[in-house]
Amino acid sequence: MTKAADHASDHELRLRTELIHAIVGMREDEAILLAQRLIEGGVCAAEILDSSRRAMKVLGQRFENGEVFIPELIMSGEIMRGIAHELEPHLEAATGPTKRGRLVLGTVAGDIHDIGKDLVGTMLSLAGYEVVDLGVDVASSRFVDEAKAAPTDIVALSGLLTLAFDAMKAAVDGLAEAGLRPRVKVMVGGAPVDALVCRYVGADDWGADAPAAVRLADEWLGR
Ligand code: B1M
Repeated sequence: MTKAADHASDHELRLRTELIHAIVGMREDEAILLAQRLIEGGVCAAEILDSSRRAMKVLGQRFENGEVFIPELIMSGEIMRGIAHELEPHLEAATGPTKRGRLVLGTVAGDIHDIGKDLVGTMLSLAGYEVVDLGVDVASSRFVDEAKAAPTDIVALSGLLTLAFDAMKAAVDGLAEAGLRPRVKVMVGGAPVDALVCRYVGADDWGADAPAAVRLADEWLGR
């Protein structure tokens, strides 16, 4: 069951706030338990994910301020992965076995952040797309090679670092040089990505979260 955030009960809001505190406080078991309780309470996976991302944002800001360090970021990544694992069975799956299109996905060169990328891949797979996940730190030429290897509808580029923007641009340019554009659509995403970044790298559009990536694919492929 899906509930709009503005109709959330006090109980749900309290649990979501506790979840944010548990992640920021690095209390893994408590965070997983809270995510489970929210799922059991009928809160939709996308909203639980949204609360978790807020917590990761707080940690990112603390990292910038020198209040937490790499080990904490690694730990928070593990917690986030644990929560994503709990949520996966509850993400909306498409009905029917038909593949709806082929997507090549990866985190661009120089960037190893993969938690968000993996969530995007999971949701696209659940929505019925064939997802070829190239992993992290993917050279632009690999996106091009994979898009050439079999008829590909979409190349999906993830990046969390500002230095990822140029790597995204290189991948889009590479696809154009290989004559694959505009037939192969390109979507970009990741915490720092917005409309401006999308325009800079030359992608067709960008997604703020995993459900947005699915919406874009559905729109482009007319589903
Ligand atoms: Co890093 N890191 N990190 N980090 N890290 C950030 C990104 C940072 C913003 C933190 C900060 O300083 N505020 C900062 C980047 C600053 C910048 O570039 N301007 C940063 C930095 C600096 C670094 C290092 C350079 C630190 C260092 O070594 N000194 C280093 C870089 C390594 C590298 O990549 N070369 C580094 C390393 C790491 C860890 C390995 C420790 C760990 C990653 C673990 C992993 O991924 N396996 C880590 C983490 C955990 C973070 C933060 C705290 C959290 C990222 C995360 O997992 N979020 C992050 C702070 C932040 O995000 N604000 C930070 C949760 C995830 C679910 O959200 O990834 O945004 P997100 O994905 C969302 C959407 O963005 C969207 O959907 C997802 C699901 O809803 N989305 C797409 C993602 N991809 C999409 C693609 C699409 C569409 C939507 O279409 C294709």
